[in-house]
Amino acid sequence: MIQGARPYNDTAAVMPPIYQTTTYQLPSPEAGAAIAAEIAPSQFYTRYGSPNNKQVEALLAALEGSEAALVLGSGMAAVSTALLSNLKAGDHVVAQHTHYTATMSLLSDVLPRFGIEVTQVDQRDIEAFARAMRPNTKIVYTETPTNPTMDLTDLRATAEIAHAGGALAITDNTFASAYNQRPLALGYDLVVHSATKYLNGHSDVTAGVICGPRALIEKAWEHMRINGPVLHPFEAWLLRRGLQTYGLRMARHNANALAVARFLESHPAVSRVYYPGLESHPQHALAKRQMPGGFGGMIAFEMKGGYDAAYRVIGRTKLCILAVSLGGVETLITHPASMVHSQQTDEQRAQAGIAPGLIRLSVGCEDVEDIIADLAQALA
Ligand code: LCS
Repeated sequence: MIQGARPYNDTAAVMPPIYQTTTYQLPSPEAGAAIAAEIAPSQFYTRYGSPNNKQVEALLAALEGSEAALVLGSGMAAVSTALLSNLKAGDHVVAQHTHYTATMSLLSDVLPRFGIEVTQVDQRDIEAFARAMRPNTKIVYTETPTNPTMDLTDLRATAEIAHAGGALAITDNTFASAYNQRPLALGYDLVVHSATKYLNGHSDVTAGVICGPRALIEKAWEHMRINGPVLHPFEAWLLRRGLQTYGLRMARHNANALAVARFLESHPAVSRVYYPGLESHPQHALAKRQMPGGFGGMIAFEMKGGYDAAYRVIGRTKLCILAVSLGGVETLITHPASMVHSQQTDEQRAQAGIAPGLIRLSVGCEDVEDIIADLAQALA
């Protein structure tokens, strides 16, 4: 993903300047009025857009193979904007049992307060998606692999179910990332990402993106203009810089994670490893079909000793940093039940398959021998 800096950069600078401004001098009263009426103007007012945002949107659209893209101030801004810009009171959404924790809260607490019903189904069960469809279903919303249990949702099949019912198919592609999985090519209408993760890749930017056809991106933009979850120019600039090494990083994440997953699977203290690239993953065949680029950098594993054993391991690693989030060049280790998914009830966690002894790894780009050595000493 290394491309020239020319779009929306009319300076000679190879690295585009940062447009650290909230507003732009208008060329004339008439031209100003015309710009004010545009959708997503690049030089009018920074909540409406900026050259830095346009630069990175062009790259992200190319990456997902979409006509257009919109960057926003966080992954959750992307998730909520993609959903809310296509819903109204009385509509129905079909989603999964397992989603990122804040998405779970949006689906189970926020949408129902605005008169939108949500049915959550087992993401591994295609028939369950089909059964949940109603005449007023407007969106089928998926996330694959799931955070943190690494279940897969069949993207082609769920897109077909959505379209047969006249609904939009929207997916969160954060975990697999565009390098590995291209949902639009499998029939999806919109793809969202937490660009905080692999797209930026350096754990120093909070950002989100929605990719899809221009008409839907314009609707999302209008929602963003009103609700205001804007990505600031410096963050957009950093995200663009992070993307320049995207392909290099993703190839390394994929290779490192597969090696770490194989190591964990062979370790006597580990009862189960959840990684779609392992032959032992129950949906490995689907993973090979819909993740042609690789299986990503995320692994979950369960300790034979349950919660206590998991807590000992996460307290002992040195190279693997105890932290939430994922997708950066450094390896992060976390305990989903008490950290990322602490907002859910015990029942919701059980339904999502988040066991007390489950550990999640975001495998980074370090030398893989160093990651494995660190895990080996922590597991010993
Ligand atoms: N979607 C997925 C799949 C995520 O994992 C996250 C954040 C988001 C959306 C939200 O993105 P944000 O607004 O934070 O940019 N996931 C996190 C996690 O697993 N640990 O900390 C954050």
